[in-house]
Amino acid sequence: MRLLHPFETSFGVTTDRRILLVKVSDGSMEGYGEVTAGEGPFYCHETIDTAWYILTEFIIPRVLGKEIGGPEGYAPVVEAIRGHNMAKGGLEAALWDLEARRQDLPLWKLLGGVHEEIECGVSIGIQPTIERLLQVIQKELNEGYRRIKIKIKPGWDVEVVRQVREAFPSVLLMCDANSAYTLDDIERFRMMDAFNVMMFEQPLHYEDMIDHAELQRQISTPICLDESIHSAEDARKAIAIGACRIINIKLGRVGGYREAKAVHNVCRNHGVPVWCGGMLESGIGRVHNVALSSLENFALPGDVAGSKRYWAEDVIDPPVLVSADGTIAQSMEPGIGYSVKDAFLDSVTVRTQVFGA
Ligand code: OSB
Ligand code: MG
Repeated sequence: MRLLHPFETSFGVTTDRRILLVKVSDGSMEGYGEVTAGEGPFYCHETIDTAWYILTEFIIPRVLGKEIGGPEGYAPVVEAIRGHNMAKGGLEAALWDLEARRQDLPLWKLLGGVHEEIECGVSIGIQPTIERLLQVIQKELNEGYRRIKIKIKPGWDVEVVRQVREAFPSVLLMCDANSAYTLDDIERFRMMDAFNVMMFEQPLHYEDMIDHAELQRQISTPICLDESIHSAEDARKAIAIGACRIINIKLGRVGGYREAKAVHNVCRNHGVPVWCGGMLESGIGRVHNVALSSLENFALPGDVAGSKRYWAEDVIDPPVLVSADGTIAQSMEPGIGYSVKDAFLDSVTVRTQVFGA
């Protein structure tokens, strides 16, 4: 599916999404999930093709025909497969949707969520000019979004943030570096400390915690970890050493809802707020993010935005809608609470594999 606007980060540009969806059936009802890996191994090592391989060769054969007693029983079955969290998380999400439909409950309620509406922010890619960035920010604020995240990289940082802050003195603003910096860049972060930024997201290496702790000691703006956190154990360690004061939770990156809830709980127990990240998902992954964001400690606006920011046509009906004041309402329907548009999905599907039918 072609994105309405190419999305540029410090690790590259995405124009077209190739998306891997997972559908499960119990013979009468269905559940849908999305593998949130990218097309190439640039955000993390996984891609949708490594996920296809791991799902078809290792995950599905282990799960098929096994009595797992509900979606909570899935993670232990695939635990022996190291890593590949996005591959694991795509199937787990589908199992949660199915389970919620079987119980005739909205997924967010089955998860124990409390937020009936969630606050939305937008993630704005690197733009050709600062002037263009300011225009895009104005447009998103007009749409009602409550928090602006801009992508930064060396050379597109201090001056950009300075001008954004000057143009929008009171907007909730944050910066995501996607691991583009090292401790040698500490001076840049000190300079950006002056601009009242909510957080710097993943400034340093995608596997690092130690240097983040050092950076956090030397700056006043909170650090938020994204790429470095794959589990509740990672979250516990990052918080223990002071590597961050906020954590971004992505269902795929941590391997699904079970681990996402565990990360959420560790953070809550330590007074660390979390928010829901995005991976340019189709409607299916997007509404899973909406459901996840219902949990209590999702205390900051996430990168969960309306379908029309991304797609001319989404795979779900209705599309994800954002209110004029920047919120998305939870669906009261069972499961993910949206219907999948089979004909449209067929028209954009290039490959399908069926197991166990
Ligand atoms: O780091 O949060 C990120 C998109 C792809 C990969 C990584 C990230 C992002 C985003 C976009 O920031 C969030 C979205 O709008 O889906
Ligand atoms: Mg990020």
